[in-house]
Amino acid sequence: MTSNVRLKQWVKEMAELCEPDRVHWCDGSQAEYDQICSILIHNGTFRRLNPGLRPNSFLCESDPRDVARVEQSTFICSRQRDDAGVTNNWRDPDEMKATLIPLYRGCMRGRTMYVIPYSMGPLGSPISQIGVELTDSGYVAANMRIMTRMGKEVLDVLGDNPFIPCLHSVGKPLQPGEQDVPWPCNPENRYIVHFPEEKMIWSYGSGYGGNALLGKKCFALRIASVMARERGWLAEHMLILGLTSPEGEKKYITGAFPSACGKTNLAMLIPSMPGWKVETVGDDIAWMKFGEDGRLYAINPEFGFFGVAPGTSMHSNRNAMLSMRENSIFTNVALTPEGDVWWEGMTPEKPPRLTSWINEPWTPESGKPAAHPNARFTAPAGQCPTIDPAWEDPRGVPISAILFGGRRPSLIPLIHQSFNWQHGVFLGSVVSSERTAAADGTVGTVRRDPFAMLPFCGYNMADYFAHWLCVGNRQEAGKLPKIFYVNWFRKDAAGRFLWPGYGENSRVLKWVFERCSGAGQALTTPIGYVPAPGALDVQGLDIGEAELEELFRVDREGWLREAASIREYYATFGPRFPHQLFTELDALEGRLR
Ligand code: GTP
Ligand code: SPV
Ligand code: MN
Repeated sequence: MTSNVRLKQWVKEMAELCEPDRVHWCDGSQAEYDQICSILIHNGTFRRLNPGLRPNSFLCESDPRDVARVEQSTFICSRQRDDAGVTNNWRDPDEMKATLIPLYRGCMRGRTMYVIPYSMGPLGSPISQIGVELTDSGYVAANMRIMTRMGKEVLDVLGDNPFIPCLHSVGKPLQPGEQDVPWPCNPENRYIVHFPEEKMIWSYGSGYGGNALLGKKCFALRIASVMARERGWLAEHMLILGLTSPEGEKKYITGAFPSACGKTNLAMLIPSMPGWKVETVGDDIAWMKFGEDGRLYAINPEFGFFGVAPGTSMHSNRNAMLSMRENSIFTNVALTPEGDVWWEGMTPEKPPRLTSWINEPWTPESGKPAAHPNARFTAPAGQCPTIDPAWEDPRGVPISAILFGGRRPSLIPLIHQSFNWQHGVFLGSVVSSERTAAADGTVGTVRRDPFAMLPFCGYNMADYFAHWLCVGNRQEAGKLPKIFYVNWFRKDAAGRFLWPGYGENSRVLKWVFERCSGAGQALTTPIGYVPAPGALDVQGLDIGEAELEELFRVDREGWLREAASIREYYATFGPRFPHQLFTELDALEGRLR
């Protein structure tokens, strides 16, 4: 086990509080994983997929009330309300504990408490951080083994050092003799709670994704963003990719897009242009620190992908499809009669019959989706054919460019580049996007999602903006990554995407690459630099002049309205909002008039 006194004491106390029937310390072995999966099959939670088609893989359908992150039930419990800021739900930490402790009391009766020691980042790397999740969900234990480096070795590395305590319960104790359900949860009492000063996470009532796999959004983003601010680094909702030119020169790029807005797709992109190569470092989270050389270095703290299934196909994202060929878990997808998985967009033609994610017989005439729109696959990152050779390098990879983006049907051009770091921080602060199925709420409505971190920043967003300004100001401008804003989702009057997206996004990456090496030609517009005529490589692409012009059109009236909306948005942040961003906004309006 461990000699870590704090850990032993905490596990003991939490077991006394939650009263599980047994406590299991995870060693992270294959045998243990197999055993957990067998138990899940026995309980009806997992179903083994056809080993001939999908070796060592499982299907799992959640309770239909527990299918996505629940932002309204997510809390930042700092001592001062102002330290959580206007974009987070805040509760006093003592009050929140007083609410939760009675819920936790006896909540694991009839269940096993799994003790999951895990490392975010390569084991033993100076950038990595260790957490321990206690959970009564075997589903969570199985997923954590794919998503993090987990088990005995983590305890060895931890030694007697501090760790991030993460307590999770599905909130459904079993009475003696009570038959369990396949997906226990407690939708009436859901709490995803962060104590940023204590660096502690308590989650109750949900078993799904970011609500329950506490290493991911709760630790690697919300708590890590607090740690990052304290110590001068960045914890971000970003993909990381390596881009190699036909000449063999390689640059690393990160991209922050809101949930279900294309990070996994871009990270695994297969360029449509001959000679260019994309390799994958991470698809969701980047931890970035400045190196001694003044450059920004990024690591992917995760060990697997928890990716959106619908829309993923051999055509749209071949590398994701190959990553999940085996050793994977599929949640809320449909089951084929052959014992494999299916979801909307996986094949051009719909299969004639399936079992849907709600366990009903399904045909194309059913008129309902076969898979939930936020259905997900959990796959080991090492199985990605394009995984970058440096993806586990403890030093991280040097970042040349940062992309921001979101789903905006109008106004925002295919790409524009900031004039400098401060203007780049402005671009990040005004990211907005149509809402997606990744979180509970109305899909399609446009909302601001600054830096794609709205649901994930563990402290006051105004201070977060200031932190971004500050880290840039401390560095040599020439060594800082260049900052861009992309929009793959601009539509024409008929509602069709103007840009083909996916592999064709490599054309945009090529211009980014060339801007970083000094070669790419640009036009100066009021909103930033855009590719000069002819500078975006569209050779071989079937796109009309009119569409291209529309993709880059800067509509001054529209932008003035956008600026007014940004001003209103900025006003909501109150006195801690950094004045430099108002300076940028004033400058933008000045350039537009
Ligand atoms: P999270 O895991 O929720 O953080 O999401 P993500 O940003 O990794 O999103 P992902 O790459 O899984 O994309 C989600 C959806 O966006 C899928 O339905 C994709 O088909 C769609 N998508 C991705 N790239 C493009 C693109 O270039 N153009 C268009 N039109 N759709 C895209
Ligand atoms: C997201 O919603 O941004 C995700 C999925 O990456 S989850 O892990 O559920 O947060
Ligand atoms: Mn995400």
